[in-house]
Amino acid sequence: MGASGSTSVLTTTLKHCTLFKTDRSPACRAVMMALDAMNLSITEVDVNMDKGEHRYPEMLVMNPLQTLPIFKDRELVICDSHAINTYLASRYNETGRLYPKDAGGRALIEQLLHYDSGVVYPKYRAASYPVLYDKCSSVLPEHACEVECTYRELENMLVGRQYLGGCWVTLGDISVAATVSTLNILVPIDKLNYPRLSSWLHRMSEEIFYITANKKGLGEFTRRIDSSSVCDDVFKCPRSSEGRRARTGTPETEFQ
Ligand SMILES: N[C@@H](CCC(=O)N[C@@H](CS)C(=O)NCC(=O)O)C(=O)O
Repeated sequence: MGASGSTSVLTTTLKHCTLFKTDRSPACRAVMMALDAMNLSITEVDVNMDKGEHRYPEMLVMNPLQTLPIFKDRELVICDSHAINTYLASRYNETGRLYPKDAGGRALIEQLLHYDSGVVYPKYRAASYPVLYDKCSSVLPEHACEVECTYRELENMLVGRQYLGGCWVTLGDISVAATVSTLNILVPIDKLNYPRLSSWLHRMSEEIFYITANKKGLGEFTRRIDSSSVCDDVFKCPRSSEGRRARTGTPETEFQ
């Protein structure tokens, strides 16, 4: 069992919630990992970004920024993975383990979420978009250098701690792991230079939620980067988080 306690057997189905996502996106995978870590099942709709489906009018009404993920809970629409995850944890997760209930504890996790959103993610975007969209064959040296700076910061942040938030996995680790595991494909993390970061990512990669929600998308991202062409792994949607996890025999409760 991983540190997050993600093997708990009870899955809560939220029939009124939908996630629009694409597996190759780290931001989408951060939400999928949080869902799995909290044993929440919602409707998941795959959106093919390579076909521009995220720019369809019905999507723009929900998110004028033309990005994924998009999350809907009845009339509420949230379009940022960090905000989606803190909402899900506050609204539907009782434990307070991934996202503490006290103000100080929350602030420390939010600090990590802002770090991912404001520092790490923009470097992912700068490094990957020329390869994804401009037919650049590799990451430009200046972008690789910026990524290495982030690896160094994370290495320093992990001094004396197993996880970025302390002793166990939190939403902060989940968001950063989604982004850094993707960066690791573009600019491999050197174990000798970054031993703590490399061990942390290895620990994260052993979590059940990482296996069920991050691995497949990382593979898609890698193939997309390698071929620099449209990945034709055709999506069938909608489907449920539960179906994606493909776990059988887990009793479900419905959240009103
Ligand atoms: N801060 C946002 C970032 C969302 C974002 O930039 N998503 C990317 C995919 S990883 C996207 O939709 N990019 C638009 C595109 O590639 O055209 C979040 O965390 O949800």
